[in-house]
Amino acid sequence: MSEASNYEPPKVWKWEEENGGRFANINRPISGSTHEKDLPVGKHPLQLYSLATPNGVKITVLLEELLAAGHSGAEYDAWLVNILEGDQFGSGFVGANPNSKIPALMDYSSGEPIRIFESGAILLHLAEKFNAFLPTDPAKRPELLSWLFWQMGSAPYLGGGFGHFYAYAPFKIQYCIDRFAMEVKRQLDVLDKRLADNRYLVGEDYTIADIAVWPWYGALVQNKVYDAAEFLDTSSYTHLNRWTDEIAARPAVIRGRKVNRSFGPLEEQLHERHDASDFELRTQDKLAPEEEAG
Ligand SMILES: N[C@@H](CCC(=O)N[C@@H](CS)C(=O)NCC(=O)O)C(=O)O
Repeated sequence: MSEASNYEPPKVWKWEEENGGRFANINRPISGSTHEKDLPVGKHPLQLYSLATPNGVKITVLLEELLAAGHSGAEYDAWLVNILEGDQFGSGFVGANPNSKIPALMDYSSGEPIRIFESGAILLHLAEKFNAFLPTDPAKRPELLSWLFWQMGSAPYLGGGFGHFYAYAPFKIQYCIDRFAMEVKRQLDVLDKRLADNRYLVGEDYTIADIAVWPWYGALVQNKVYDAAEFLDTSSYTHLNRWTDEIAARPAVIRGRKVNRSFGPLEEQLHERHDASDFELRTQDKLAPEEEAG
């Protein structure tokens, strides 16, 4: 075990504005808005404010899946929220999500605007609205809810725990990396065992449980987050790899991953989505080069 720190917590914790970690400039111990800024509203009933992190990708994949399945009411505008620039603390965004985290959805389809925050709640809202990507056998509903809530409870150990200390902390702390690597390996084993006997998490049907889990655990297996696939030996989870590859090949998933992506390879980025044709002419291609560079 590497050397222990001699840090003694004070009686009362105090906020030191700069702790050196990645995201230190956006983390604050208080909630609420920091500046006045209205949210833009486009022409469709569904307005999404997001970024293509795993939590954001869940929603754009579901919306693209709904459209591919013929639910034209799922047409949406997707607006980019740059969380590194503090867009999540604008007054309009805080009105859509008092927790200041992407994704947030405004649903104007029934007249009165409805706000929905928390990716799991948004997935359930949309699946129930269109009665799609839920198990065909209603008796499987508890299994769907179990995997959906499993994801919501488990992914913070992967992202906020393992990912933070392995990839983002300003220095490596073996205790933290060991603790969260152990938990994430256990979670990978849970998924692998479930997928050994089931094509998808809830059984034969592809549901919002897969759509919730894939952007996190599929990305880990494909080495698209934290550069940790080798460290966690993710290739040994063969059933999880089979499921990951199968979902990754779905056209709606390929499209959904691109929406609100402003990082990574250029050909995988579509900063905003307002129409299906935006996938052909990507939003950022319409920008002048100076704007793109800024
Ligand atoms: N439990 C939330 C988590 C959302 C979340 O953590 N979003 C991150 C990006 S993945 C975010 O907006 N972070 C900005 C911040 O913490 O200020 C959900 O599933 O919607």
